[in-house]
Amino acid sequence: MLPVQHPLLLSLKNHSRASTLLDRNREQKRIKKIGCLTNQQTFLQWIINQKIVYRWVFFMMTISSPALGQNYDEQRVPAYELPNPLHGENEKPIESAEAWVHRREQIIDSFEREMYGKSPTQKLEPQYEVTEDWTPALDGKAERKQVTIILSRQGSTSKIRVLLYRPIDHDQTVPVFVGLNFIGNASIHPEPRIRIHENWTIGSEDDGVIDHRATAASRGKKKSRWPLAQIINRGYAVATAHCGDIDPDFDDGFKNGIHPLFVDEFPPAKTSDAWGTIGAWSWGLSRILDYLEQEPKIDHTRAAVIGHSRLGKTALWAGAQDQRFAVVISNNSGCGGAALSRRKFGETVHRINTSFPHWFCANFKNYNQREEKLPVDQHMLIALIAPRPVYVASATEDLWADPKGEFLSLIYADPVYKLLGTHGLPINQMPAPDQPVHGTMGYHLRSGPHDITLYDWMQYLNFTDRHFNPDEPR
Ligand code: GTR
Repeated sequence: MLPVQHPLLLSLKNHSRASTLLDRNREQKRIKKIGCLTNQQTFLQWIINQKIVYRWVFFMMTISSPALGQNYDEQRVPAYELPNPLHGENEKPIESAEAWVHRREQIIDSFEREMYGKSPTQKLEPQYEVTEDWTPALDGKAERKQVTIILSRQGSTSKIRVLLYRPIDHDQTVPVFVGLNFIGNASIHPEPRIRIHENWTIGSEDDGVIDHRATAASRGKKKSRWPLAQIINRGYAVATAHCGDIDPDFDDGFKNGIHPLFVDEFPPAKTSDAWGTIGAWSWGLSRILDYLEQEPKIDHTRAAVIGHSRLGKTALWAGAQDQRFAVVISNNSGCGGAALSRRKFGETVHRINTSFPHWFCANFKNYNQREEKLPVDQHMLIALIAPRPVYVASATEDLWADPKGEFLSLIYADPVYKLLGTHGLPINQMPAPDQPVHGTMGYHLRSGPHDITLYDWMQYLNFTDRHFNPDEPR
């Protein structure tokens, strides 16, 4: 076990109250929007139409009620001991890069078996259907391409529709950010030629999503999360797809999305260590990278996998498994992502398995309120990415995601980064808000709520420049 360092780090305690109030204010706004009962409706119809049950469940999930057992108080974080990534049970300590290779496999096995579930071993022969070839976009500054990855097996077919942008004036291949989006490709920019998906999606009416289908009103609704102009201006491409193309984000016993293609390997509900939705999304990111390997205008050797929140958890697990991702970026990924589970701060294992029973494999539920029994913790997920550059970002008001627990994962993965000959993380204290720190590992704590913003992207661009273009003056 790894001795846990003592509270050396900046206390986030003072943010707790602010965040609680913020959650409550948001909830009040939501309640205002619910509207009034009309005479034509029965009370039951009204309840169903107004999605009161949904809103109430969401409210209960996110508020910081002590009755739900969510802790936002640093003083109430239990004492805990972390498993040591460099010392397996009953084994010799790992002291060389060669010995790490075996230990790394053990850690991957533990994450697969106990948490994210195993991904399929079968290789597919994808077909790539180009629905729009490189076309001038973004006022002539970029070119855009849309391609569908068609995957078939066992009589089932799944389609991952990838949207690509790259700078138009680059003769050479360019590095790329690869990440999934929440409600469809059309949401990342209002350009009218981006195809709207017809498949199931999360998202509210405010997002232009009606009955779980994205409508024309969804165009550009999430554009603040994808600052394409700035990314393109810095010489990078973007490749994105809707996470729901790979697996719709609801619990259906793993029957829809990509799952039917592998029903022989993972019969629904029979395998306690079969991939959950986060595992499926991560696998999908690797299929996008397969496509990029044969796309002549993109440099697949300089691919940074990125994701926000649940998709940040996904980016980390994809980057941990698939070493072709040269850089891995987690934005506000929290529980099941960068945050240490044993701290039980904000969202806990029990909470996440209850709210989202489909995200992880069935075995993960064995650790509800028993985090200390996990053979791994999230610092080991970060360690699996070593020696490749990894970036973790938190936000001051996002206590649900436990910023301190996210930072500590980097601290406790650092010995692996150092063993593998990198400089790891250049600090051992949590930096003040808006003071990014960039080494082989990067971290920042942005002021503000749970989100991915232009500020976050600017730090990621600086970080990837440092690793992808080390010779350029800065
Ligand atoms: C929350 C969930 C978090 C995070 C977030 C998101 O409801 O509790 O783990 O993933 O959703 O994806 O926005």
